[in-house]
Amino acid sequence: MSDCIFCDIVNHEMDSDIIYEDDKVVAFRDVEPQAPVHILIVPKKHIPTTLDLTEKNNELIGHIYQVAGKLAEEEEIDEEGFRVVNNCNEAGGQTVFHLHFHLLGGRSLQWPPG
Ligand code: IU
Repeated sequence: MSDCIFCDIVNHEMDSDIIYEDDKVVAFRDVEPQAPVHILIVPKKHIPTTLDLTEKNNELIGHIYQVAGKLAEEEEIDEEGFRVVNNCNEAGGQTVFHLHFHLLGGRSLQWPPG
């Protein structure tokens, strides 16, 4: 176990409902789902926030969005529509400081978000 819960999930040291994994990312169902489909897509590498990304991570971010689209298709929320969200720092709603992207769908999502 480490001091980062998402590192523990990535390393299979913490129970989670993992639905996708490759060499760069892990995707698992959020424990407190805010929509019928609520999946977190998490890079295996520990990057605390969006502000820590560099040009070296460009391929990773593109990959994350491709995985989001693939999972949206698998979860059958692609045609009705879905949202990919990254929260950054406290006012942005970030509570876990290991970069992650929420894939939300299965209901009509409101705008602007709260
Ligand atoms: P946030 O963007 O940092 O607020 O998102 C963190 C999410 O991680 C949030 O939706 C939690 O419900 C979710 N989560 C989880 O799925 N499993 C955990 O063990 C923990 C948080 I801690």
